[in-house]
Amino acid sequence: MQSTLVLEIFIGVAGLAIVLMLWLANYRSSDPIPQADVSATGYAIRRYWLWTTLIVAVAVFAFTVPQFPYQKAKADANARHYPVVAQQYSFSMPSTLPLNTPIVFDVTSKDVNHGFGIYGPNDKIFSQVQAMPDYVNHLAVTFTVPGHYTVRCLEYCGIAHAAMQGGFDVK
Ligand SMILES: [Cu+2]
Repeated sequence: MQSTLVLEIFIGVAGLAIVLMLWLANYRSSDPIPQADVSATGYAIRRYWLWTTLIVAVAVFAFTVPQFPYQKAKADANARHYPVVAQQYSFSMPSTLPLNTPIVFDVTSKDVNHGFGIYGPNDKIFSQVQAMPDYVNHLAVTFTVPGHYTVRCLEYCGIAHAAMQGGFDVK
C-alpha cells in the first residue's frame, strides 16, 4: 500500500518533469533578445539563487546536524555487555535479555561477514550492525517493548544465508 503510493508519487513527479523539459526544449521566444540586453538580469538572477541556496543550505545544515542519531549510539557506561557470535549459519547469543536496561551487544563472527539484524515483536527492524571476523562491533540498545525478537542475517554469507536466523526474549 505504502510502496504503491511512493511509486505513484514518483511517476507523477517524473511525468511532470518530462512534460516541463519537453515544453522548455520547444520553447521559443517570438523575438530573440540580444545577449547584452539580458545578461545583467541573468547574472542578477544567478547571484540571487547562489546566495539563497547557500543561506538555506547552511541554515538547514546547522539545524539538522545536531539531530543526527550518532550521539544516541553511544553506550551507557553502566550498560551490560552481551557477546554475539555469528557463523555460517547461526548466531550464538543469550536467549533472554532484560527490559528497560541499557545493553551493548559485542558482535563478531567466526568465519565470514554477517549481518546482525534485530527485528522487534512487531517484526519491524529494530537495530542492526555488521558481524565481522577478528573484529568486535558494539551495538548499544535499550529494549522498551517486551516480547520475542528475531535476529536475521542481513548480509549474504553463503548458500544457507536466507535461513540464518536466531532470536531472544526480552522481559
Ligand atoms: Cu547471511
